[in-house]
This record gives sequence, C-alpha cells and structure tokens, in this order.
Amino acid sequence: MNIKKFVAGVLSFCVVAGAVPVSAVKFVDNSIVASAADYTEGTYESLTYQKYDDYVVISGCDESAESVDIPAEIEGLPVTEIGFGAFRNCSSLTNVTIPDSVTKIGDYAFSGTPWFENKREENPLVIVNNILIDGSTCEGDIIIPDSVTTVGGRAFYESKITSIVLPESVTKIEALAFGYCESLKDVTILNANCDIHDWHDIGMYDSHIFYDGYYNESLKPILHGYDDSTAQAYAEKFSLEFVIIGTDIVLGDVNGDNLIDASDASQILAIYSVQSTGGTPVESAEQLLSADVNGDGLTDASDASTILAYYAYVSTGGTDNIETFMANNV
Ligand SMILES: [Ca+2]
Ligand SMILES: [Ca+2]
Repeated sequence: MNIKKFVAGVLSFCVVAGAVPVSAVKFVDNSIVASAADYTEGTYESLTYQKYDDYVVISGCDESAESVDIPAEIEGLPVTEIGFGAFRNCSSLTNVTIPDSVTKIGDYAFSGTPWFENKREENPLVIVNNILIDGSTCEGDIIIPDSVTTVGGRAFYESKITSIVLPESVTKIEALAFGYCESLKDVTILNANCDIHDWHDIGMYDSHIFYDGYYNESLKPILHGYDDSTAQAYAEKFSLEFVIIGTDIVLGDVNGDNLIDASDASQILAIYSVQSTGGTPVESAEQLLSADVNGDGLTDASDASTILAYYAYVSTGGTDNIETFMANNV
C-alpha cells in the first residue's frame, strides 16, 4: 500500500475530527508527508482525482453532487482507488456507480452520504466490489461472507462485535479494520497468507488492525488461525494470544461425528437461536464455519434445510460430497 497517501489521509482526518492529540502528529516524519505529491491532480465532471504513474485515485467530489458515475478510466489509466473520505461531505449523494476497476476504497470514503446510509440499512455489512467497507453497526458474532476479498480500513471501527470469522477469500485486512472494538474477543483468520496491516516496522506510532498507539492494550483479542500463517506471525509480533485451528473443517458436519445428518441441522438451529437472541454460541470457530453451509455469513434455517436435503440425498444412495451437491441443487 502507499504509506504516504495514508499518512496524509490520517492527518487530514485528525484535523477534522480532533480525535488524536496534536502531539501525536510530531511522530510522523514530515519529509515523508512533504513528498506525498507523487501525483498530479485533475477534475472529471464533479470528481477530483489524483493521477499516479499507472493508476488514478478519486480524491473528492463536488459536495452538492446527487449522482455520480465513476469512470473505469481517466486519462487512459484505470481508476483503481477511491481515496480517504473522498465523498464524505456529499450530503445529497444518493446514486453512485463504481466500476469493477476499483479495488481499494479508503476509510470514510462514503460516510455520511445518503447512498451509504441506504446501503447500510439494507445490510449492515456494506460490501462494494468484494471490499467490505463498513460493518461498524454490527454487533455480536460475525462471519464474513466468502465473497469478500478485502476488509477495508476502519471497517468495524468502534463496533460492538464480539467475534469474527474471516473466510479464506479474505486476502487483505487494512489498518484499524477492528480498531477500538472493545467487546471483540476472538478473531479467526482462515487465509494462511492473509496480508494483515502492520505499521510497526516503519518507525511511526503503532497502528495495526486492532488499535494504534493510544489504545488500552489490555483489551487484546485472541487470534485463531493456521499454524505457520501470517495470523500467527502477527499474533507473535503484537503479543496476542494465538490459537491454532485444525485444517480439516468439514462443511456441514457441525458436531464432528463424520456424518452430515439431522443432528447437525439441529445444532445449526440451536446456534441460530442463540445468535438471534444476542447470545454467543458455545461452538468453536471451526464449528461455526462448518455450520454456514452456504457460505453467506449467516448460520440459519437455510443451512439447516440444505443439510437435511443432503442427508435425504445420501440416504437414497447419493454419493456426491456436500459441496458438489449444493453446486448441483441450490
Ligand atoms: Ca455430524
Ligand atoms: Ca449460511
């Protein structure tokens, strides 16, 4: 990632929100900030942009804009990024079209726009181009759907989530994704090579996915992941407790008895019942993962009914595994 841009973004946010003491700013090397202008600026309709050597970042928008169609290319270069807070003051913005070329969306990019608020009402996990940009209104135990490839910066900032499972599809977790989640106890990362944001090496104040240098470090979640994974290295680096999970998660076999049958369906409904009343299920992260049979991030009746359908299929001589069965029948 481009550190320089992010520093500039952090500084501008601090000025707006006054969230970090002024003394914090002195930790940032001014020579780094001063050289941030390795781009040229331009405008495209109601948008402002920054043109780098081989890509373009949307950096801002006319605050009165009501509808924006972001182009896939500007000046012949792909538009790959929407910058930190780019649309945050567009209080009339109700329509946004984002091209597939966009693979990174900065913190607070759409905060406060009607477009963003509507999306969040539809689903508290706001996902754009497979980037999870916001889950800050979520509470309790969360499983990220397996379409998501990136958990964006500050995605769950100050949320009341208590645990979260990141599927193998998640290849990147950006800065402060789980910042200041004071109820967060368990984080399971199922991609052994996940790129987990870590600023510790560059000599600035500590800032990574859970907190920055001003955080109460007694509130440390437990990381769960595979042996020899980036999650394990991360846990060691920041002195977080790490639990090694098994590598043999069997979809649908929630109780681990090597059968996929009605008892697993019952257990799924029990998990759903506990979660829907705000409780925390006793099941392990692996069990919760195997319970989300259809991989939509929810453990609910549709998973249970899929298991029952599969059980009926096997009972009448079917030999496909559950993944193949679902691919053919759902
Ligand atoms: Ca079972
Ligand atoms: Ca499900």
